[in-house]
Amino acid sequence: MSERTLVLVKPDGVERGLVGEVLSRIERKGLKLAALELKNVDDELAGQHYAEHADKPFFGSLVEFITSGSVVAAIVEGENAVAAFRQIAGGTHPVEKAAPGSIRGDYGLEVQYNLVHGSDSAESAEREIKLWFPDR
Ligand code: RTP
Ligand code: MG
Repeated sequence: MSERTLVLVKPDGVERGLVGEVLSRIERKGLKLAALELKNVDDELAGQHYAEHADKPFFGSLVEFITSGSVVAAIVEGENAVAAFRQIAGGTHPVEKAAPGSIRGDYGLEVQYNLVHGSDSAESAEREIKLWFPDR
């Protein structure tokens, strides 16, 4: 079923000039870009976006990192878009979990600097899209 997912190119990906590479992989997979914006993230948006991790020991550094530079936010659409993007992103840890050939597996070394975010379910996607693109 066609669905939407929220994709972020995190500050490390933007800083390293990997926005085009990420968008290109999304398009080559057959997914569609339905919205695209370069954003600076404040503490409030970061806290809402990562609310599920509020009690984790890495929450503070996660919020600090996501607010440290520009982020590219996209609504990505297509069949199984949530799972499809998580497949091309690779597992959370770029070395221990992500396979070569995935974005994280090809470009990342450390869990915090794992380049991209993708919603983990269709429900999360709709919640996150409301935060990042309130009029979509
Ligand atoms: P994301 O939400 O960014 O798409 O990543 P994910 O689903 O693969 O991973 P999740 O468990 O939701 O974690 C969110 C982000 O927190 C950072 N993290 N750091 N220091 C640590 O042990 C740790 N664990 C997770 C990662 O940047 C991860 O993407
Ligand atoms: Mg997640």
